[in-house]
Amino acid sequence: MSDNHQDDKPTGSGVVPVNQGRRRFLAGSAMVGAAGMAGVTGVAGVGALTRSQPAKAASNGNGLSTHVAPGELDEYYGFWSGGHSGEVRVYGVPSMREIMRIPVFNHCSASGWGMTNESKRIMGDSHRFTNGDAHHPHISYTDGSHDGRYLFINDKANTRVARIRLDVFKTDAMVTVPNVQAIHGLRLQKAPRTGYVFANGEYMIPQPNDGRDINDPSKYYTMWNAIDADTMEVKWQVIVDGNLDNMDADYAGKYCAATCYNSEGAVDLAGKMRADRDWVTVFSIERIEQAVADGNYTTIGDSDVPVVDGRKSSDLNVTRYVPVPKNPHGLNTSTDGKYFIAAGKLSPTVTMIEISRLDDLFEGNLEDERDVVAAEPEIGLGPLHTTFDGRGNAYTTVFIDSQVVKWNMEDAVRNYNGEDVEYIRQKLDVHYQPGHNHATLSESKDADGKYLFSLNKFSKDRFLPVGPLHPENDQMIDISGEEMVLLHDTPTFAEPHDAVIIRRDQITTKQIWERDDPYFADTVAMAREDGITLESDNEIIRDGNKVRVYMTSVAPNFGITEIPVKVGDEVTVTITNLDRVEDLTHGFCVVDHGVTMEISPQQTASITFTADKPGVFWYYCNWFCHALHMEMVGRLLVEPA
Ligand code: RUQ
Ligand code: CUA
Ligand code: CA
Repeated sequence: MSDNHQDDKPTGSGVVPVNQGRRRFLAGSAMVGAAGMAGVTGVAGVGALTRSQPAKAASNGNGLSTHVAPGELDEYYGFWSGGHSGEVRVYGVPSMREIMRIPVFNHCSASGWGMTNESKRIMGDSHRFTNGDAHHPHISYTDGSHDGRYLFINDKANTRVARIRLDVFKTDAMVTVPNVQAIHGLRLQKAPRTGYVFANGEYMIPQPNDGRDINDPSKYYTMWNAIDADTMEVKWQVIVDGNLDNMDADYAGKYCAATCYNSEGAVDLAGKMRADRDWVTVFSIERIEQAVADGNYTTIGDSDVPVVDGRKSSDLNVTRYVPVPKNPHGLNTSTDGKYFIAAGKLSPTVTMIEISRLDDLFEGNLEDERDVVAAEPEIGLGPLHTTFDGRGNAYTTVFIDSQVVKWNMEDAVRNYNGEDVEYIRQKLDVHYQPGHNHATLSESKDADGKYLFSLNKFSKDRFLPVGPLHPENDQMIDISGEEMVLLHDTPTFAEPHDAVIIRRDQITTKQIWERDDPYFADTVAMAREDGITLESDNEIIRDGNKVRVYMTSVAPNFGITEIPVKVGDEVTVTITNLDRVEDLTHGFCVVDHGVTMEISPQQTASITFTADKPGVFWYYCNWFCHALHMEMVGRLLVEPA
């Protein structure tokens, strides 16, 4: 037991002492309520305004280090959501060298994501949006272990879910979920394999949302959604009472649980805090599947997705609502598969729901929904998210206290059952205001308890100043020993919400594209209709005012260096990079046209634009590929009409 960090905490910092009694708990609740109010009305909470204690020096630590020598490879891949930047960022862990950015919901000036025909096909209609808000990245599973095939991520801004292929690190599928607004919590089925992607629609809206009931919030509702991970089609939706914030799935493929902070169904801030308790909504996947199979569903508007009624008033028995202290936020499944852990946010507690009691809950064998609660330990002010070390300890971020709190799960249960045992192991200051945290492999049964990241919302004074907008600060902590030790500060741009970290051997990547890759198969098929063999032909086909240009590229040459067109022509340029050399990517950029794309070795990429002004427009390769890269150019010759 080492809670030395909290002993030297300055007084008046709002810290609730460890192992407080019942009375202190109630006082703490009131305080958190007040601090929570302050937080949402513009003050960042006490911790942001006073400098925390300096972290313990890394040299006193457990021996882990961020140092990865030049030329050496990192031990883990870390995938960071890019928040409202809309992308995913890939880091090597522990060096925190940024290795790659994967455009997902954003548009990318380098790769042409959002501009190329291949990316537009994947994005569908939603490619007209240039923004996204990516919060929760999760990697596919087989039997509770990451299988490294796919990463899935939500878009809160435009209600989408995307899939990234981890053999090429490219987004390969995207779906807009119908009849809900703002996909927030997102998790994957963990066993026997990731067949479903589960997604929370956060905001309650009229159904269908076609202008009816705008002024009658009592008619609004939202839904919990299941997407087929293989086809990326929405399989079914479940109507719930209240809203849906974060969620997680169990390790058996049977249950999921989601936090609801707006059981009140309010549309104003005060209303959302009115009830003393909100709830965790528990979903029975089997029972939902059965309801769909039995035809016990409706549809909404012109969507044909089965909609199952999971409200309290429904007799379908597909959901349960477990009351928890007001306005909960994070929901994390412990890696031993035993507990759903809901973080209290406006309560200093987290609620441990014992998954093995859920069968009884659904079968009606329990007197009260609260009978599934195994413990409700007091953690600190503003608990938001929890992660795990695989050794029985949980680590919860507390936003208002600006700390990561290490606590022991079984000791918390014993304490709840009346035994006089301490469950808090350590409180470590972080800088500042943590949201999510994530430890290596901590959302799989292989959690290895080595590195933990605290994804802090405020960096304040930790980096060189850059004006009013600050970066976030993702702090790396060594959790391999008894004590947590702060190792590294990583500035990140707006705004990672969550991360997932897996061993490097769990991912197998391709070095160059294969010619029959489905990523550009549609483009290959369209070329074939024009009688084109992409691997050899350099040809321009005119079809009315549509001009299709097919060319190859071999460093430092484009297969075609003059493209004659007329003003108003719609031009499609399809390029196949014949280079087979690893790392030899070409680009295609038409000056003054907003046209750009990446063509990696053996890839085919295409882009369509209108030649809307007469003149000579050079196009060039914008990926440095050869000593004569500057000379790798051609001319678009646009004749006046
Ligand atoms: S949420 S800071 Cu979008 Cu995961 Cu909790
Ligand atoms: Cu091809 Cu630069
Ligand atoms: Ca509430």
